[in-house]
Amino acid sequence: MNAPSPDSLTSRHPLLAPSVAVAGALAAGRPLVALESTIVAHGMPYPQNLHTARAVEAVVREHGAEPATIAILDGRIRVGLDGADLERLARAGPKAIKVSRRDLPAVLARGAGSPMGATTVAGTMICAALAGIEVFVTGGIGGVHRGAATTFDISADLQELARTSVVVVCAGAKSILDLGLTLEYLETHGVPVLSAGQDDFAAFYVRESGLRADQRIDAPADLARFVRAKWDLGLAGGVLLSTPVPEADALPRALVDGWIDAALADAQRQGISGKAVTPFLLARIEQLSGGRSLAANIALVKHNAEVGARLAVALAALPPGACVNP
Ligand code: PSU
Ligand code: MN
Repeated sequence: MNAPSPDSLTSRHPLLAPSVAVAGALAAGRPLVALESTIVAHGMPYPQNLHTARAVEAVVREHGAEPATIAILDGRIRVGLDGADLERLARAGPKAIKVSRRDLPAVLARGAGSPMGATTVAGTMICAALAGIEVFVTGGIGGVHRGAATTFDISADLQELARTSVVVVCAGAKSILDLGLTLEYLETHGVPVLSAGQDDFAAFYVRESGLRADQRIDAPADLARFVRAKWDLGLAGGVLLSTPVPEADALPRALVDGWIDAALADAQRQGISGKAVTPFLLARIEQLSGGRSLAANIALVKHNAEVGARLAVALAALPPGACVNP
């Protein structure tokens, strides 16, 4: 690649700091896939988090798109991390601030003296949209927690899906959440929930949730048309695309339910609340499963990366306006 030309991107927003590769892909209209960093810092232990982050980037490249891992380093929104940045983030682990919408100012306000930030689904969607990236791949989204009627614990990821125009590719959500209420919330807020590869919304380690997505659409070109039609209609906001964990890596439902029930009981006993809930549950499930959950987690993120990259390629071939100006 030629000399760095991040000008077009920094002129989008002065706090955006794209890598050379990302700036080049954006300038050329090549497909990009955003990747989050909370999954690296708070979702998996070191060094598996680092290996997984690199492997997921490689899958995106193999399928024809440019990966753009997003994190907040030295008070800038970094879009596309080099090996050293990724290593810094992976080693920081839970010391990095978990950054959702409300936390962005805290990791940007003090410029280079700001603390390191790992962006959640909500945080990454905001940064991806600022950079002009339409597709974002993660493992699982946050949602309505079980018992939300009394705790009010509803992830800010859902509000972000309602307002920010990015496609989020995931393997559904873990049943640490109330998946039925999560889908109700998304329906209320007009967020399309699509599924590729099966009719059901996926349940992370387990393929089927027993709950149907709004639409099953398998082919990347058809998915791209759906997304473009939404945005060409002026309907701002995200699209949630779920795709199940590969069959060979799926875990038995009864086993997963056991870990989740035990993790939820531990969280309650220890009085865990607020933004600590999800990372606590993820780490506890990982311990209780003796590493089996981590293996499935890694496999499903890589699969999501393939689905997301194919969609990004299809969207790049169907520019804005394609659906209103056939
Ligand atoms: N669920 C997972 N793995 C994750 C997360 C959720 O199975 O890594 C992370 C994502 O970054 C997600 C965030 O956006 O947790 C949601 O946190 P909360 O529930 O506090 O909104
Ligand atoms: Mn919460």
